[in-house]
Amino acid sequence: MSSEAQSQNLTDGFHLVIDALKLNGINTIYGVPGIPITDLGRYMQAAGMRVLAFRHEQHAGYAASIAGFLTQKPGVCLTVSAPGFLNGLTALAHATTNCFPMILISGSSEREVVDLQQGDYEEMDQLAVAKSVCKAAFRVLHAQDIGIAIARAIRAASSGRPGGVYLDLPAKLFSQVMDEAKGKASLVKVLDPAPKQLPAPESIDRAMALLKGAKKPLIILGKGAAYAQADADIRALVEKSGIPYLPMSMAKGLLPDNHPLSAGAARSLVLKDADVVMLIGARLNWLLSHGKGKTWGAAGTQKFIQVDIEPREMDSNIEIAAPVVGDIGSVVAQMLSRIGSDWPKPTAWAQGVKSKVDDNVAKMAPRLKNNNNPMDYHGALGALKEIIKDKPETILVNEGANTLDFARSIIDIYQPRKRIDVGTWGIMGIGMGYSVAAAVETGQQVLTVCGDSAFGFSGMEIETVCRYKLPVCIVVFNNNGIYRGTDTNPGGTDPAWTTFVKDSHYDMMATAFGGVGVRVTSPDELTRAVKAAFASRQPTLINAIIDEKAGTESGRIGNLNPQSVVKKA
Ligand code: ADP
Ligand code: TZD
Ligand code: MG
Repeated sequence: MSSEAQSQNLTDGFHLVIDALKLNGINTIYGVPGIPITDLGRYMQAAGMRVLAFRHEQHAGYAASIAGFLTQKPGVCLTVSAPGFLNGLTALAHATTNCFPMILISGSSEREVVDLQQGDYEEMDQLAVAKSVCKAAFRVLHAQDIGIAIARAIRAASSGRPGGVYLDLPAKLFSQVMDEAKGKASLVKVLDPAPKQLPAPESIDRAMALLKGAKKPLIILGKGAAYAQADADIRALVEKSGIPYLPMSMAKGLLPDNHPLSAGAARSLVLKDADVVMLIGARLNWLLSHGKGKTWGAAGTQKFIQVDIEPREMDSNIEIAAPVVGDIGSVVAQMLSRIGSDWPKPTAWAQGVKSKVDDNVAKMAPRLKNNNNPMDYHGALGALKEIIKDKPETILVNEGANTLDFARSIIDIYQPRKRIDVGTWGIMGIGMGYSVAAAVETGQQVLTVCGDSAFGFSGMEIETVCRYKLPVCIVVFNNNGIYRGTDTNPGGTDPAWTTFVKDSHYDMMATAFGGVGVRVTSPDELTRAVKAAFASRQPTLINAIIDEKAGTESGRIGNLNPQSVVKKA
């Protein structure tokens, strides 16, 4: 060290990264250690940050992505170079696709060697690879740029339509030193990272005129509405306008699912019969049959209003008669101010929808009370429905095929952002990452309901749940396979490729790491086991034995499977 360096107070890349994150209120990191970021994690812990280590970067990444959704602050995932980076990249793409703010920070190898492709340790041009799946990607070469780079990453992830941002930190950066005072001055506290985007007044006029003239209006709430945290105004908009609403799966609970205006149990009816549909933070993608086809009314008979922060979302699949570009909080507040005592509530239509909902709920009710052994989906989920009704503050994490589709329609959610699931891609593997982040970010009890296949994607993270002693109760719907456990192999002696070892003891995966493991075969046993888990707040895995014949191919989206016309097998 030079004498000049000795006489100064110095800082370095490690500490500048930490100081920049902390200055911006980012105090929780999800990741996996290794070269060149092991010491970064250590120094983060020393600086009082919470650093949650996973067994695989993908799950750390999913945790970061859902932390972003739950808090509106970018969730941060920290990985090593090439393979660790690639493992985290699925989650970064997932965050971008789902419009969640997230930052993937990966260490990388020596630029000079990587760029000449000379075979460095874990060599890869990570920046180039990340670009196609994220909203923005940055690399920092000099310690004095760390502050500005982290500010740019936060702003890119949070503003406008939120998404995933990649930040590449080459190994050499961490040990670069600079004068401490200059280092401090180089940091940037991001002011207003997600500025309001006020809608144009004429776009509100257009939308309100359309809505007011509608005979059979419908509001569809998507996860963008849940993300926006404009809960009270969204509820008031529905109630004051008297318009039935349909929640997309992660918007369930914005209004309680047993709300008289909920059209959740009359989905087919309202999508077909509505004359004006207002989308709030929901895209007309595959989950809404792209706004056309037999799910919807005859072409041209329905008009759409779309509220979204992303202008390019308008007319993405069909014509939008009244595009409203702005942030949901601002838009909904303005709409509310236009609903006075002269507002024509569509009472007859709303009553018609409600009676359909009541019919469907009544039809389903007896099936949910069955105490079959082994359980079917209705019996098991009927039991869990009662659990959530008693403890509506619980966060429900849900993945699988039948396990997902049945749980979505059976388990009512009563509070905003209490249901998190497979999202826009219908991805398997979010289970443990989401569970960890939900518990860490909110302190609430988590109930994770996953198929046995879905659980397998992140199952090793049960150790992470146990290590941090999180109040996570995982219920594995064990039907011996993907969709069903009954398939046989038509062409050989290997098991059918959709099946697993029969009667696997998933419960032992929890006991292996000091958690509680229980095997249950009836809804009554399931109820008792979940109640015990909630009372103790201990990490618990309940192996719930489901009739292997009960499920259907691909749950409720079997229609998306291509069909062979020649069927050679
Ligand atoms: P879902 O799957 O529930 O239908 P999507 O993920 O398809 O929901 O849609 C969410 C939409 O919400 C995205 O188009 C996104 O741009 C939008 N969005 C996210 N946050 C906001 C916000 N604060 N204001 C307005 N729109 C938002
Ligand atoms: N890989 C990834 C990452 N996401 C996916 N969605 C799939 C594969 C395909 N897939 C589904 O769409 S659902 C599913 C897979 C493998 C598992 C369904 O089985 P399960 O649920 O045991 O989780 P059920 O209750 O048996 O239907
Ligand atoms: Mg299964």
